[in-house]
Amino acid sequence: MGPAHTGEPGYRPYRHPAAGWGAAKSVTHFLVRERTLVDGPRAVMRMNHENGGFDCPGCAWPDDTKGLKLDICENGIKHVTWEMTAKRAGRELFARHSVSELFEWSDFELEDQGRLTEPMVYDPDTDHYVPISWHDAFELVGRTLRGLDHPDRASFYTSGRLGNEAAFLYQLMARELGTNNLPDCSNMCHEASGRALQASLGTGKGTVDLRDWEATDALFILGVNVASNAPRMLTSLVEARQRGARIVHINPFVEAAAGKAIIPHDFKDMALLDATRTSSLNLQVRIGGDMALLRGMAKAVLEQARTDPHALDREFVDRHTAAFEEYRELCEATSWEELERQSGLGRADILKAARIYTDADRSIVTWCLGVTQHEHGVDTVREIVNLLLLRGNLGREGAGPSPVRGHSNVQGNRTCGIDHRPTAEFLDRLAGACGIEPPREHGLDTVGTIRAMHRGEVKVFVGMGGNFALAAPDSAFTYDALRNCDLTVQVSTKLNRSHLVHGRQALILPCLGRTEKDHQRGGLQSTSVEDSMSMVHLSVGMKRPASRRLLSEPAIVAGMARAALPDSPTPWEWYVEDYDRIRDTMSQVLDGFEDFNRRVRLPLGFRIKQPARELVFLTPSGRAEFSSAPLPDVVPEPGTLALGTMRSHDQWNTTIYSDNDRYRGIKNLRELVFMNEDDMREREVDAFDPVRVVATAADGSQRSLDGFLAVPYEMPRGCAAGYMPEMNVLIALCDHSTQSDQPIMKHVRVRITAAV
Ligand SMILES: Nc1nc2c(c(=O)[nH]1)N[C@H]1C(S)=C(S)[C@@H](COP(=O)(O)OP(=O)(O)OC[C@H]3O[C@@H](n4cnc5c(=O)[nH]c(N)nc54)[C@H](O)[C@@H]3O)O[C@H]1N2
Ligand SMILES: Nc1nc2c(c(=O)[nH]1)N[C@H]1C(S)=C(S)[C@@H](COP(=O)(O)OP(=O)(O)OC[C@H]3O[C@@H](n4cnc5c(=O)[nH]c(N)nc54)[C@H](O)[C@@H]3O)O[C@H]1N2
Ligand SMILES: [Mo]
Repeated sequence: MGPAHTGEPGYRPYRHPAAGWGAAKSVTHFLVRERTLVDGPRAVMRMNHENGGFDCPGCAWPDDTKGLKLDICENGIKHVTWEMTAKRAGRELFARHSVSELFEWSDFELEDQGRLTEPMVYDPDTDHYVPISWHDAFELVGRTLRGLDHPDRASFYTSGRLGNEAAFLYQLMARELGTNNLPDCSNMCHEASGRALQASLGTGKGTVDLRDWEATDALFILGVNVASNAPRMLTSLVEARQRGARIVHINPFVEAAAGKAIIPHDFKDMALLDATRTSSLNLQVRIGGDMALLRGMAKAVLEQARTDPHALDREFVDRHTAAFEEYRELCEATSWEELERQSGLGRADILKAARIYTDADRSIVTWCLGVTQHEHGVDTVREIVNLLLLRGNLGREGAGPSPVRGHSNVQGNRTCGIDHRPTAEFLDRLAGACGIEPPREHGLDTVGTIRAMHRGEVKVFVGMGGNFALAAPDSAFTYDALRNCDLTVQVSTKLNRSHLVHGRQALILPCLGRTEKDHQRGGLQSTSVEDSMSMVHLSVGMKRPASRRLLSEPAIVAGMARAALPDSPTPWEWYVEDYDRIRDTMSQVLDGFEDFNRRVRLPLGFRIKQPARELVFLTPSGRAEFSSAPLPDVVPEPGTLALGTMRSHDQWNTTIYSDNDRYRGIKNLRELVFMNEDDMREREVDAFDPVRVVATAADGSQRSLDGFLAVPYEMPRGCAAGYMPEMNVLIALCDHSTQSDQPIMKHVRVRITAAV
């Protein structure tokens, strides 16, 4: 899926600090390739400013609280330049190449054509995309939606790039049409975190912000590749260590951030090669072993509490929590032997982590996909909360749960109503403020939508950003599902696989990117976004749009909505003239958005109030709830391995920048499987030998990949790993968590053998 390369695949361990010169070099290379050497650096200087700049579309890590003027990182810069590229994918490209031809191109080549410039419609007679006017494109969408026998025959996907205002309009359109079919990338990402935190604390988000990160004594980092996927967190890690805080990395891999790092934008430290050690302890859990480790830590806390009254915060537990006794008994009843077996760690190591935890006054636990994309993701996140509750690590400075969200506005999308399981309260307020009668039954999520398209029950698919065909599991099945639609509509900035795996009719609707100026009748518009820590602030583009024929995402939603709902009472056109008007309506519907237009213009925006942070728990008991879930068996059966799919350093989800993975020492190779050396030896596989990977799904069906190269890597036995989206073909649609409905992307049951 990556670019064609000429070099030999290679592996050389990376021994330098994360960020620093390697990052600087990679950025320069990238600016040259995208022909943005002048514009790129100018844009970067305007990114993540406390006032007036645009929000980095790279990740959801919050901006520096001190209003720092250069809170940037290598991957953020790459991501912005990728959007600002001087290349264009105009009508000539589509005239020259049929869809079948384009389908043969690599995913890198597709996106490398540059920015899309005008709406295109699929012409089945010639198998080409041809230009269409915006008016006719909207009419096609409207006509098709109006022709459905039930609104649930359509499904409206969102990727987490969408700004809050567009997200609000988008869900309003879906619900006014009469469906809650609002799948989103969260369904593959942090759904488990939302559900777990909701159940434990009565709020589906983390409770800490960056100030807490600056005050904490101990950080526990589970299942996130910080240096690649949330690089600006490196700043917090370096500062925490310099302050004397302890940092524990829990990951089957020892990722780059678990070694040394340089603050991504600290040019002085870069010049002096002054790196800070960013780890106190690395625990290489087995894949899926986090829950056992967390429970082991809790067991150790309880054991210590027998002689040390400070180990357990009994007062907090008594005042604020429910079901503690049951949890205590469960911890006591679970043997160390079982905890060691399931976590893949020795008791001594678990005790070390527990000691760091009990020595710290204030602890933060942070996590990402290594925790969520599992069958028992919800239980594991709840176990994180259990552990925090034991020592009252909640509702006070420097302490609490802190999920690292993925897409830059994925959390904001959920806040603004992109949710296939909306609460009755939200729907009531939406009905009241917008004068519509929203449907009450829950809608379809990502997996549900794929199934329904496959069965022919969903006939219209609208993708608001993203690359659904490639991001979703079970590629072959998902392709068939999309091809079974009457109409697929993709709102995008660049050409991608989802345009080529399309329904009988298909539209590509090109939109403005976040870096670009959005002029409407009411003047230059801004959109708001919410970061991982519930901070909402404005983002204003600064660049001339890539083409005069692009529309903003709110305008595209409004265009589709008006065409589908000609008599709609919603003032779609009026909203788009001035986004303040959308925000005024949002302030009536969304909790915590009172006085939205004023507060979002404050220098750092505002923080959505978080009841759990104030020790107000909107749970059935009115308290924080301990959970007592049984420990799952995650040890692979003999002969099988647990395979995790993940990102390389040089990719953004389905966007692949290069075939290198610098911090893991990989060059010119994506079709690989990382394996433990002993597991390789057992299979008579040598380094860089081609292998066959066969996955067995819960329903017994098998999927396979051939010719991927085995790379020996320091990781626990029984574990294997490779890159998404190449490995999505291995993940059966039926292998989704019963707790979160998330596809199980981090624990695929595989057999690996030497290729014959
Ligand atoms: N540059 C860049 N930034 C990004 C993205 C990108 O693609 N590129 N994607 C964005 C998105 S949408 C998201 S959701 C985030 C994703 O951020 P990450 O969660 O870092 O994403 P992955 O690459 O899937 O890496 C998963 C990490 O979990 C570890 N892991 C795997 N299995 C387990 C396990 O069972 N237990 C534990 N403890 N660890 C495990 C892997 O070794 C790896 O370090 O990043 C966001 N930011
Ligand atoms: N096996 C496996 N699969 C996974 C994962 C995994 O860890 N393993 N991770 C999952 C996760 S966490 C996620 S979030 C999903 C990601 O799934 P998606 O969000 O669907 O995919 P992306 O690759 O982020 O989408 C890239 C496309 O978005 C479009 N785009 C970029 N910027 C904009 C914009 O400003 N507006 C609009 N409208 N479009 C834009 C471009 O056309 C680009 O091609 O993948 C999931 N899939
Ligand atoms: Mo994500």
